Amino acid sequence: MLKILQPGNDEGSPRACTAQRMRMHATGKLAHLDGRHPCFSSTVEGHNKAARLHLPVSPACNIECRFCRRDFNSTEHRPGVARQLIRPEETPSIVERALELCPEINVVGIAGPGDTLATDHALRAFELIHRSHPRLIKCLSTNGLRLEERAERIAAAGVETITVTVNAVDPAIQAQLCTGIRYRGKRLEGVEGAKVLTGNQIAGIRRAAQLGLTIKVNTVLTPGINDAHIGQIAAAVAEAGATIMNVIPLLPQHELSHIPQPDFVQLSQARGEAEKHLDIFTHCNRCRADAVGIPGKTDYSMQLYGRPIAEATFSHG
Ligand code: CLF
Ligand code: SF4
Repeated sequence: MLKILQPGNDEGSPRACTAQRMRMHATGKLAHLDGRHPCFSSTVEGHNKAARLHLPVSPACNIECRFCRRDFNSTEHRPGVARQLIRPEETPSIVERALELCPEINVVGIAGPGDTLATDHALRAFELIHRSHPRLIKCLSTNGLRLEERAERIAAAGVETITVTVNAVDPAIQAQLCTGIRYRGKRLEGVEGAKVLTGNQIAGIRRAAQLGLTIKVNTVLTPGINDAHIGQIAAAVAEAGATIMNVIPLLPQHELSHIPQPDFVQLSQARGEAEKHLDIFTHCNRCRADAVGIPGKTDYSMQLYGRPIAEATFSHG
């Protein structure tokens, strides 16, 4: 068992203590998940108890984030990376094996390596797991482009918690973070694509909230692009029905490799703006798409997925 502590994880730091104080106004909407879900617990203690299993089933994406670089390897610790893709049909037996390795697993999450709703692989996997392991919490992470149209099927598959990555609610800002989207058979670039994406994200959050799902919003804090926009994002997603927000510092790479990673002060200010509107989550571990264990504490992914890396035969979108 490998112990890991990653830079995105604030637990025990002054910044986490500040965040704990800031969460004094917690809405109580997360009480049913406290201690059961590492990313939806309103206390650091809850985060430290619950383990999650990520299933890397989603092969492709339908948008082009300028900071995204998906890859297959066993060394990098960041979203968008997995050792291999697995097929939805394999997932119930993988869940069984993961529970033998790590009985603390409460949550089965799908967070890539592509977008979970760009194909139906993630939903097929959740439908199978909901039948084989109904008591595990199912958690889906998406860019939100197709969330509204798929919300009913997501809820019917037993998904309880959703993360939507919303990096802007102003299309002019979103267009600086995302080159284009593919939607209903067309490629839409720049502000035209950003308008569809931002509109669909808010509509999807609203529909998922109406269906009783608990929603977290992840926002990649990108200095010079959306750092003065965090409060507006938080207000808009809270109004639509999101409960908690996770402001993540940019990992400078791909087309945004020239932008410096936000520092402590920038991150604290952004979280302070977000906290005016909804709860905040401060101990994100920026997990791989095949992470297994308690975030930042235990990692069983090599034991579970450590077989040779399959050749990638799909498009990265
Ligand atoms: Fe996984 Fe994400 Fe569900 Fe958590 S991770 S799909 S909500 S079970 Fe959590 Fe990891 Fe941060 Fe994601 S610490 S990267 S926020
Ligand atoms: Fe990458 Fe996710 Fe953006 Fe798709 S939505 S381009 S997988 S960061």
